[in-house]
Amino acid sequence: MKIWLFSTNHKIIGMLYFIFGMWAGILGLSLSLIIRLELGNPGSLIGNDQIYNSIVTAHAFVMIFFFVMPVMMGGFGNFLIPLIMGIPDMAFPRMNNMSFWLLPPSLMLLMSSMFVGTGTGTGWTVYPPLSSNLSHMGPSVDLSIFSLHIAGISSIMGSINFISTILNMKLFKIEKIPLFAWAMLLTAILLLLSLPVLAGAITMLLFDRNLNTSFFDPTGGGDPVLYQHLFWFFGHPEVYILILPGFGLVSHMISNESMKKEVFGVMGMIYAMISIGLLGFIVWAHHMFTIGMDVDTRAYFTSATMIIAVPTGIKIFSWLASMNGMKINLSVTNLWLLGFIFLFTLGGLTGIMLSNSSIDIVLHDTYYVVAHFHYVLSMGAVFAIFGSFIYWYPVLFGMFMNFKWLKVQFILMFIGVNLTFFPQHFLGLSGMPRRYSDYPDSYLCWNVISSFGSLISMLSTMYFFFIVWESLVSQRMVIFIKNLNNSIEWMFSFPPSLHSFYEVPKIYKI
Ligand code: HAS
Ligand code: CU
Repeated sequence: MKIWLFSTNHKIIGMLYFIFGMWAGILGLSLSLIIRLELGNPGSLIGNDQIYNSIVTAHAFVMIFFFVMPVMMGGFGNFLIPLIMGIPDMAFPRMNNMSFWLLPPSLMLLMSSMFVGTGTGTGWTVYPPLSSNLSHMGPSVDLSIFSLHIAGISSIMGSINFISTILNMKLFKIEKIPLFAWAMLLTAILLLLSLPVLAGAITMLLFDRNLNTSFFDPTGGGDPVLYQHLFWFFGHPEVYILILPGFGLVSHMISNESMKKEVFGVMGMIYAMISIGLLGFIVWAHHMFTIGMDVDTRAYFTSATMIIAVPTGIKIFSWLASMNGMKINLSVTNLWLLGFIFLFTLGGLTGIMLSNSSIDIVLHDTYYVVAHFHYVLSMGAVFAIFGSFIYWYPVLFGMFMNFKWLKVQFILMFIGVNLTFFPQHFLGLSGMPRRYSDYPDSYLCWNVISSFGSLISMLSTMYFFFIVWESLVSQRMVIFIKNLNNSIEWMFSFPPSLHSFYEVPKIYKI
């Protein structure tokens, strides 16, 4: 008991994050299935639009803050960064414990916001005036705000920890550390710079709601558009926070799966990630083209956003170049990698479409946007998570899963998510708005297909849990890895003991 509650060990804390993230993932999946059930037939199923919107909001929050971020940063980051970088532990192990243990109460607050009052039916953006006390009286929105505060504190402490660990404890010059460590470093910097802005915005909202300030209330001299600026100054970097660790994981897996020493163009990859991080801070208003911007501002935010296709393209083509010439073996990891590259690119291209302000005026708040971000998230971030979990499973647990079953599971998932989200492009293009629980009959067909797809994804996820369970009870221990891996996390016992290095190793030049 003590070892789990009070642990300061990066592997234990990483494992706690995995367990928490997995649980939250199931929660988020369940919420999404309620959404798809509601939209799978015309007319009303839940019978209450406020509840429907609260479910949509909770789905987004749970998936972003309690599934993708904890698993990527908390799980893979904690477990792998010290191992891969050859260091004993994180720089601040006790703060690491606190980062984790702030998450369960935060999730608890989010959940309670669904059960008291009317629920937070604002969407994850929590825009006023909808989120002000005129439209959302009662404690729900306040609880959601507190939840975000606490999750934010957890993430800020986590990012301080990663930045300190990577910068101060690295054994090599910064350009020689693994791409995965670079990805985590940049993600942590993005978090550290953007989260306080969100914290400020939601605190101002809290004051507007409870202490009679009027930051966002025009009747008191405030401006709701200010909230949108503050939110998206956090919100856009946040979407890169969700994908950058995935980029790092993918780079790492590709270099090994393609049997090469390193990814094609390592320096290019580093510069690409740095530029994505920097550019991520100066494009936020592409989420707000409909507020009534002047033409110059629109031109600026459109062009700045489009520039991001360049470094992202560099990453995509470098991954492809790394795979070029390899003997294509359709290992499970390779399937997830190829799936990731293909589907993330598709999602990126629809993002470029949306960055055109004139097109976005039409498509904003339609299902086209929903399709865009699920391609980069459900098939970008989540594919990276699935692929990595499977790839590093022997390191994490010292056992093997059934590869044949995993291939079937991949194919099911691939079909499921594409059936769910591809039709949403068509729905968006023909004008179906997001965040509504009902629609005209002309949208029925694609919605039914989309809901059917979500059932396949659910089956695939359940199958995955079965495969993990089967491997754990079967006790198929790893005794020998056939292809020699050139990354050091594979050079310990399986799983590695709690303390892999007792002190920072010294590097000798031969
Ligand atoms: Fe996005 C909305 C634009 C990447 C997530 N995005 C969202 C939302 C989320 C999200 C969650 O400009 C909804 C938020 C909400 O609740 O309202 N996004 C982009 C662009 C990129 C992009 C340009 N998004 C992401 C990633 C995410 C993510 C990564 C999370 C993981 N996104 C938008 C815009 C909106 C938006 C608008 C607002 C829409 C609205 O109205 O609300 C880029 O980073 C994507 C770059 C990647 C590629 C693919 C690889 C590049 C290659 C190079 C060649 C390509 C070229 C482009 C030269 C581009 C292969 C050619 C162009 C063609 C069309 C063929
Ligand atoms: Cu954005």
